[in-house]
Amino acid sequence: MSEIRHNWTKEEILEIYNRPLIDLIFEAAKVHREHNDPKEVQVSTLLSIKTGGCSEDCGYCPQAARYQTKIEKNDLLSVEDVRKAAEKAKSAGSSRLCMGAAWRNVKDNDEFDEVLDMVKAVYDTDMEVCCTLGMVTENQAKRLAAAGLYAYNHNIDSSEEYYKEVISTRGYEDRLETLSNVRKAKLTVCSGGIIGMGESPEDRCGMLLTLSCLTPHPESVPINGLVPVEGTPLEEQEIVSIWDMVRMIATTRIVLPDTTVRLSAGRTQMTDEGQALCFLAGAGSIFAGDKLLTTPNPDFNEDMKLFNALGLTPKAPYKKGDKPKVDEEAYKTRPENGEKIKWSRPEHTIDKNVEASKKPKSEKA
Ligand code: SAM
Ligand code: DTB
Ligand code: SF4
Repeated sequence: MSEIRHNWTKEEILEIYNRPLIDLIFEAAKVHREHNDPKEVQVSTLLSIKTGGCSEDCGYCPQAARYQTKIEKNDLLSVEDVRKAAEKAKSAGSSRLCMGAAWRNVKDNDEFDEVLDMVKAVYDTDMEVCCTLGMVTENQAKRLAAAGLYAYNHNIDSSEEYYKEVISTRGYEDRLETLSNVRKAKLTVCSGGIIGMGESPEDRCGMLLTLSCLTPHPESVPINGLVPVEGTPLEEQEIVSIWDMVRMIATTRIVLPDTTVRLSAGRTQMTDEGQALCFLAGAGSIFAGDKLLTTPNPDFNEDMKLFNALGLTPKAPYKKGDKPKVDEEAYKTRPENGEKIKWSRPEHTIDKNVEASKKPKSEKA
C-alpha cells in the first residue's frame, strides 16, 4: 500500500507530473485501487444559495461584483427552497449537497443563522452537507459542525506564487488560516484548485505540495478546469487540454493516495472518453446536475449513461466517515464579540483585475 506522505518535495511531484502519460495513468490507477473501490464515484450536487455581488477580485470568478458578467444575482435562498433542492438532488442519486455563497467571509449575523438552519435541514435528509462560504473563524466553523456540516470547501486554487497573479483582495495565508479553523472544528476539509489560468506545471505541483503538507491531508481535493467566463479577467484563456487534466488528476491521486479527487468544473468541455481517463487515473467524485454555481454542467442523465458504460456506481453517503452529531444549542448560540477575519494584504491590487473591472458593458457585447 502506498504510504501517506507529508514530506513530498516540489521536485518529486514535478517528476511524477512529467512522466510519460501512459506510465503516469497506470501508476495512478494502481494507487487508486489500493486505497479506494474504483467502481464507486461520490456524486455531489452544488447549490448556489447566494449568487453574485461578491467583494473579492478572483480573476476567474463570474460572481465578483467588480466584473461585468451576465450572471443572474440572487439574495440568500430560503431554508425551504434549500430543503426542496436537497430532496431533488438526493432522489437523483447525489449523496452530498454543497451550498455555495458569493461571500468574502462569513459574518455572525442573521444570514449566517439562516445558513446554519439550511445545514440542519439538509442533514435531516441524510445527505452529506458541505458549505463553501468564504473565510470562516474557528467559532463559525464550530457552529457549522454543530448544525451537522460534514465538509467545508475552501480552495487554495494554485501555487502560493501564482495565487498573487489572480487574486489581490486576500492572500494565500488567509486561505490556509480558514482551512486550519475548519480542522479545529473537526470538519472534513475539501480544498483544491483550478488549472488553465495560465499557470505553469511548477505552479500546479506547488499547489499539490501545499495540500500534501496539510496534516491530515484534505479528505477531498477538487480539480477544476477553468471555465472562462465573459467579463472576467480570464475570459480569453484557452480551455485546458484533456491531457493536462488527466495528468493533474493522476498526480493528485499519487501524491494524496487516501484523498477523494473530484473531477470538478470544466466537464462540459470534455468528451466521455476524456472523463473515462480521469476516472481511470483516480477521480473518485464529480459534481452532478446541469448547473455548477453559475455555469453549465453535464445533464444528470448523461452522467448516469457514462456511469453505466463504465460500470461505475454512485457512492452512499458517509461511507468514509461518521455522520456528525447535531448540537442545537451550540449552533444556535451567536458569539457576543465575534472574532474578526484577518486580511493579510490590505493595500494590494492587480492591474489585470482593475482593468477588467473598469471595462464598460458595451465593450463586451
Ligand atoms: N466565495 C467562496 C470562496 O471563494 O471560497 C465560495 C464560492 S467560490 C465560487 C468556490 C470555488 O469555485 C473557487 O474557489 C474556485 O476554485 C471555483 N471557481 C470559481 N469560478 C470558477 C471558474 N470560472 N472556473 C473554474 N472554477 C471556478
Ligand atoms: C469547487 O472546487 N468547484 C465548485 C465548488 N468547489 C464550489 C465550484 C465551481 C464553480 C465554477 C464556476 C461557476 O459555476 O460559477
Ligand atoms: Fe467571491 Fe468566491 Fe468568487 Fe472569489 S471565488 S469572487 S470569493 S465568490
